[in-house]
Amino acid sequence: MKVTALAGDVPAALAGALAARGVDRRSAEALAAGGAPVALLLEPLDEADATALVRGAARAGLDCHTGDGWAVVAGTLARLGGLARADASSPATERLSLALGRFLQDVQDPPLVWRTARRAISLERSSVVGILNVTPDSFSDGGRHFALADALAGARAMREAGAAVLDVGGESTRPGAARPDEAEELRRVVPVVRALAAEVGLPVSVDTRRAAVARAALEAGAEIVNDVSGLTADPAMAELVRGTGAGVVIMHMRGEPQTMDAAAVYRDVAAEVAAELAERRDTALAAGVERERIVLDPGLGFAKTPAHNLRLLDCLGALVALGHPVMVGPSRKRFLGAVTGRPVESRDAATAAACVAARLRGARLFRVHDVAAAREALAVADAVLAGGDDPAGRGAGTGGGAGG
Ligand code: PMM
Repeated sequence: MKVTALAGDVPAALAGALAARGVDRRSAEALAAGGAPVALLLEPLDEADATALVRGAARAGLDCHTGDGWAVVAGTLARLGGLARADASSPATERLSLALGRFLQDVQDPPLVWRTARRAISLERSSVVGILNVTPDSFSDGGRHFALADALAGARAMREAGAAVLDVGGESTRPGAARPDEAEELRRVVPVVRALAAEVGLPVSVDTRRAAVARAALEAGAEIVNDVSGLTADPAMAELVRGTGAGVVIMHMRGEPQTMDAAAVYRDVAAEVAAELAERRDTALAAGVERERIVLDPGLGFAKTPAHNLRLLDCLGALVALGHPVMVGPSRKRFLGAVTGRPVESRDAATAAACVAARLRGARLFRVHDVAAAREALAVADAVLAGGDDPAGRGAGTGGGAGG
């Protein structure tokens, strides 16, 4: 007898092995999806919950570790489904079924479109979001007209390079950066948004924490709000997003950009970021924002050390499991300098590599300065994940011969 390991964390590997041995494709895929490994942390738990969980997990064939007020359950999705469907013989079992049922719904049905105020953006393949910062330090000291012409030229170049979205920001959120007042932020952002929306044809997002700036940008043609405070900085933001039907990026941060470095203290960064993002997402849903408009972002570099950013990239699955498309913004950030030793102006290869790492862990949207480099790297990641079935329909398999 020969023992051959399949690529255990890739459903396509199990489906392929079954299909090659005569199992029909549909059943093979269903079996493979059920075989995907999961590990869930449940907390807080009371005595009754913990007892119900330990019993149910043993019956369902899941591993279960418990401690003071918490439990970790591990096994396959199919077995977890069995635990979620357990008969409600006690209120504790019912609570458990409800919580697991919600998790399973989110994780098994990942959205592949992002609805904005003006369209639905397909996320079948990786989508690159081009960064257009209209801050004085990114656009040299010329007047407004120069800045506008520069922004338009930059945006057209990003469109040619394959950007799916343009993200316009008028506030530098680097650690310790001074904040422009609202009038200044409006002056920087609105004319650029208006010109891009009219002349470039790509969806425009506005990177702001102020509802008044977001409103003016949406009126000028933007269709997405990218809020690094995760809708917490301005109490009017969630209602604005709901009322306009804008797409929204809820990013994770702690504190303010000016003070956030002091808040970079975690015991378990991925679980804590996922839990805090889930809370902000729930607040948005409670305010009436529709689920399919929401994208989540771990906020690389925002109240995180280089080690936190790297761990978050590796554990991005914790965010993906929340059931929303995930965006990452590693572009040229300090943690890439820490890994490569490169200064900020030569971190685009490192950025593309970080995008690929995030793609392999389930991210769908990538906010970068160098669109072409990220696009090319992500085209390869997409093709690998599609296993030869090119989602862009470009026919990755047309090349032949030793070099193809
Ligand atoms: N990073 C910056 C600004 N805005 N928005 C999202 N959604 N995600 C990010 O990671 C993010 C962001 C800071 O980077 P920059 O100064 O290079 O724009």
